[in-house]
Amino acid sequence: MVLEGFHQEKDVKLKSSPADLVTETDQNVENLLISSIRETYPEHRFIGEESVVAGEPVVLTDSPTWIIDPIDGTVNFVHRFPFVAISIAFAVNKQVEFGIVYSCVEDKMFSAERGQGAFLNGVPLHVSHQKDIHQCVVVTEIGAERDDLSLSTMTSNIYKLLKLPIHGVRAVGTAAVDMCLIATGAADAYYHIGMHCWDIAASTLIVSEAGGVVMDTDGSQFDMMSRKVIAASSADVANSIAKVVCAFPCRRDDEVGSS
Ligand code: LIP
Repeated sequence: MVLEGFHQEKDVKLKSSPADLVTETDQNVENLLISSIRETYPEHRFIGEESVVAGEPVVLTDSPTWIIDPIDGTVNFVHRFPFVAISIAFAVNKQVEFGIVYSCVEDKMFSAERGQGAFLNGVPLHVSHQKDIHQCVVVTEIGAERDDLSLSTMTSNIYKLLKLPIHGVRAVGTAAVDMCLIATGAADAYYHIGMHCWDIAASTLIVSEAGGVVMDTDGSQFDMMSRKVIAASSADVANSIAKVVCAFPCRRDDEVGSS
């Protein structure tokens, strides 16, 4: 369904900003996933990107909950930039137990189950274990924000990291695939302010199960609803990034009325 839509002309609508897009395919994929899962598990709860946009609250309880981004990288999808992913995480007692990120155009299935390791198309994944920030390629995103404070904070963060110096900065356009690249060792760290829980719920487990470190951008414990994350090859690299980057104000995903 995603690949069919990828190659077709699209009816694009705007959400929170001129760069925050949605298509019928996003909504159709989310509806298909939720209805299919609900047939087997009618008592389970769901947090889906487009359901939240339609007004459903973001409430993560101890109940079994599926956290779904039907198309992560919707701007890429609209432009046929070949990195779009379906991200599905399953949480119990507010802890992600397994997650998958399917990079559709690449046909890459990233997966992890708590305590069982992380895999790409069934092959085990390991982070780079790089500890020296100066030897790192760092992945981040310029998200949908277009206000001066967010943009100046994001560009200042990139400038400060490059001046450390580091080897480079990359952006793929989908938080889920960005983080899976850390799990593969192809990049050494990812940080982002402004993404949502559904973008990264699955990939945070994939990074952890590949031996990586996940924390808040201020160095504190990761909080899936905070919209701030660092995922890295090692604690040394994660802390080096936390010392440099600043966050801009973001309403939590679970803040009442945040959708
Ligand atoms: C996207 C994220 C990406 C970010 C975009 C957008 P979506 O998610 O994966 O990292 O830069 O602003 O939030 O909206 O395509 O599911």
